[in-house]
Amino acid sequence: MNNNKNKDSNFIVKGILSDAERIKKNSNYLRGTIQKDLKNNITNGFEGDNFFLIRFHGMYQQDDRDIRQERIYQKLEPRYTMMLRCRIPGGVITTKQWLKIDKFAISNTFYKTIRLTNRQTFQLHGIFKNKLKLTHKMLNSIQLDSLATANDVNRNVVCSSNPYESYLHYESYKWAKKISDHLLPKTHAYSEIWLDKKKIFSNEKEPILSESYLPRKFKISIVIPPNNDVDIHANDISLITIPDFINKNKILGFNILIGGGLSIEHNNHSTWPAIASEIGFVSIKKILSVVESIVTIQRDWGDRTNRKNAKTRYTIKRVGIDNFKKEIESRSGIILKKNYPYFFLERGDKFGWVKGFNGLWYLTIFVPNGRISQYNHSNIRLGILEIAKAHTGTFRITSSQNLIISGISDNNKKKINNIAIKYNLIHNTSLLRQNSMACVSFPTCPLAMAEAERMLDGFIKKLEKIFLKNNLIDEYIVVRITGCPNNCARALLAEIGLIGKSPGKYNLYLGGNRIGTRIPSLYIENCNEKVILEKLSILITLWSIEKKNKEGFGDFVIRKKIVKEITNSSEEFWKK
Ligand code: SRM
Ligand code: SF4
Repeated sequence: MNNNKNKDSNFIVKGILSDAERIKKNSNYLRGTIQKDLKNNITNGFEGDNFFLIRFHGMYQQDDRDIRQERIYQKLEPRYTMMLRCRIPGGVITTKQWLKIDKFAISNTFYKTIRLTNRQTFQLHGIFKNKLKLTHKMLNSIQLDSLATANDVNRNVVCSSNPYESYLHYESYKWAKKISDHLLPKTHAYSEIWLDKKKIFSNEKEPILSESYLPRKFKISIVIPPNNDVDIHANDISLITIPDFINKNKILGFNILIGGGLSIEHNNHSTWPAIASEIGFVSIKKILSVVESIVTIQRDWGDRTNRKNAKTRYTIKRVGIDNFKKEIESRSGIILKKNYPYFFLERGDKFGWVKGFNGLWYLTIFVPNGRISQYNHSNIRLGILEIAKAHTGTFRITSSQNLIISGISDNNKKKINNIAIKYNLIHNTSLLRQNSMACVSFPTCPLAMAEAERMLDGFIKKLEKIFLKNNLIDEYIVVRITGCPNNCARALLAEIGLIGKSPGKYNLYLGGNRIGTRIPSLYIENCNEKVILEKLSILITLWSIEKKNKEGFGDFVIRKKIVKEITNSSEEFWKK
């Protein structure tokens, strides 16, 4: 493989590099002066470039926005704490690890929560600077870390958590781990700074990522059709698992899609969300080379002058998908074959008990907003804790912020079921709520423009009333609320998507489909919850009367031309 091909090609963006590029390049492989900063007790925050660099180590500096104004008024420093995001490719974690994380979250973090994310990992919010090393050492003691879960690297690799296809899941999950390991930064900075390991500078190199790392964040997913439970189109690379024709429990290879992504900026027409493009099939043995080539092309051709247009979808738009594909083949030395047919029937998690092909049992638990807290919904935390003590197997965090208790033997099923019933963990919510999602937003997210996680429950309750009125109790709509246009809750793949604009105000998008393969369109702009619910009530009533068979709400609003259908988002997304 030649990963340096075309380095001087016309496709490299020329111009003044963004400041982030200076920080990365001068960071001495992500060290910066973090170690020195850790000794500074005068502030609870990090200084200058370190604020940006700690993200490569999986942490974000935040302050509590609910009390920000009050602290300014009192002339106090904002109450800085860190959010830490762990790395768990495919979301699989042992119950032993869980018990340790729960204990740590309750005794050492300000908010006393574990937050399951929609990329199959967890975040701890509210870690004071002087507890950071303790946190990393705790993770290390249970073979976990937070390296490369943020910033300009490949993030946590997600993988279908679908328990039905137990053998295929195991195979796909193995590849999620392999890909994650292959693309990890090679710098020793993480272990030196956080684990007090000896300094090793000799021969330090980043052969895949380079000393300037990637131009922007990079995301990979592996999916097992027919359930698009990972939301493939939010990813720079998506791999569609194609089973072997003879032994259906083994993987033949993957169809490859590139250039998905959802973040936009309000009214900035140079940004747009994108459905990923299919570029071909590759057999399982060659997948690492192809993935590595895609990453290095994006490394070399991605726009390092403008972070708003730095992701793979913008590179593809600029150079053309055919040139991108040619370069993959040239760097990897592998000719991509024609895609194998596949289809999606559904998205999201299936709650309750199922038996896998491996004969073991799986219990999927609904966790509202993925938030496991000592305070709110504490029965969920206590229930999960008791299950973790009774079950020696694993948990799987899903891409919809839920939890699967996996691999339960016939003998242990009754015991786990009794605990789940005791804590009301089964059948505890409506289909509508199960298919809804919100991002974290206030109070911890510095980029939040409007409420999301704290708004979802009340909003769904009001929608449930509209559903009840229209006899739609067995129905659902994929509803997502995201606190700003960065789109962490993937609202731009929802049937109903709310995107925060300012406190209490949202843009309402309609017309994504249930399987997550269509971008919705703007329906109304800058409205409060009351107006949004009034509009939705009219449309939902219309849908209940006029929908054809099992027609989803998103398909209905497109068929009735209530919003336009988006087929080519880079051209059509902003058109009125
Ligand atoms: Fe996100 C930034 C939370 C999934 C697009 N995201 C953030 C930050 C770190 C805010 C910040 O930069 O300071 C948020 C932390 C809030 C907090 O207090 O915890 C945040 N993002 C999340 C999570 C926790 C949302 C959730 O409720 O689950 C998800 C963590 C995933 C993980 O474990 O890695 C999360 N973020 C996503 C997704 C969905 C996905 O990946 O499937 C997206 C859209 C898909 C995409 O990338 O196109 C997403 N987050 C962003 C962006 C926009 C990036 C861009 O392309 O422009 C930002 C802002 C940025 O990077 O500059 C962002
Ligand atoms: Fe924060 Fe915006 Fe992401 Fe929500 S969508 S977590 S508000 S960055």
